[in-house]
Amino acid sequence: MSNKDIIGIANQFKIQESIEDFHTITTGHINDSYLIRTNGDSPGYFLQWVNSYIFKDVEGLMRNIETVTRHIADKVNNGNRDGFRVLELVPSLEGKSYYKDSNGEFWRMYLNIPDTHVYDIVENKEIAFQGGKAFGRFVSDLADLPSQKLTETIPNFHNMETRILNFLNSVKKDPFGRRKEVSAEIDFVDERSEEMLRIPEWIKEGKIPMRITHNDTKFNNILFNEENKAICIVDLDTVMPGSVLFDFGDAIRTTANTACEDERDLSRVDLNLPIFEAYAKGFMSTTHQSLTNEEINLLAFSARYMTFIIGLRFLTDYIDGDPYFRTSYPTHNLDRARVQFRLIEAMERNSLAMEKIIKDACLSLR
Ligand code: GN1
Ligand code: MG
Repeated sequence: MSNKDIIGIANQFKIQESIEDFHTITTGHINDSYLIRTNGDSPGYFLQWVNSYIFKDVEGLMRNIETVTRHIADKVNNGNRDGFRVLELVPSLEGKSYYKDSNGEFWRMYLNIPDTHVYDIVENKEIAFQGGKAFGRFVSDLADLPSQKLTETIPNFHNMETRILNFLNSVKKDPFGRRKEVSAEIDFVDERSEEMLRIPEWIKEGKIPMRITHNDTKFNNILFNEENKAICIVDLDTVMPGSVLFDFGDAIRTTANTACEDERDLSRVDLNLPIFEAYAKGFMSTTHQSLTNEEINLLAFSARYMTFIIGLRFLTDYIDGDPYFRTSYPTHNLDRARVQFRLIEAMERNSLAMEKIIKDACLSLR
């Protein structure tokens, strides 16, 4: 896309000011994002190309986002939420929540939320607590929204059964001849697959309730303001029916890892237990009233579950020749998978301590 094209697309949305320039945001692995700057003192706009290779029903996805942001906005505006914000869509010139260009590609725009920052690595317990509280409140705010109102933007997104089947299929096909490089990782998956199937089994049997969850709770999907308060949850593409275990587990995968998701020096990857504790306390402070005993009992394990499922997805994508996650170099997905697996080993070593932290946090709240 040329610069002129991006500005042309941004002009398909109802913005008051004239556009000065834009810059590309490089963090996500799926969509393309641009910060659009305008003249005057407007905070600017956040323009995104939505990846319709991955999101097959972008119109349904955008309806979800409209429903969810409206629902949370009502609560934020009616309550005293000191500074908490919800993403605000900017309508297209046609009054839709997205713009479809002449190539059939989908675009959307949000108001930019200025003077905020995110954390890729979390070293401060207060920040972790704040983040846990914010993601917990997100689930609580959506608890009274009937889940039939949302479509599943990616079916079976966190279903381990399906992910394992896809993985085995890729290993069998081995379309890029990469299997021989990943035999240690294949063994790693094999040794743990069975225990990982407990969560999907319990979901199937109705022992774990479906709620509306975020489903992509990387810690850097929380915006912090200048006083380091968590003020907004972003990246709403996968908000759909799911388990609270998905949201808790995926957040721990990123919050309590001492290294980045794609760290190449595996000796830097470890579980930061005090950060795990702080996040868990924050998350439980805003969710404990609605959590069932089965959910609480599986919270600590959910961190392993989600780290495993995402590691498995990175590994599968590597074997398949990287069609899904954006990569910056040839073994990027393999490195990401290895980080996840190293983190799982650290979680396994700490599993009793993690269980105890959840139990104690629960006792202190009830
Ligand atoms: C993707 O949108 P982004 O890049 O934050 C992915 C998540 C993974 C994550 C790993 C729709 O998220 O499930 O956990 O990468 N999103 C989708 O970093 O597949
Ligand atoms: Mg995402």
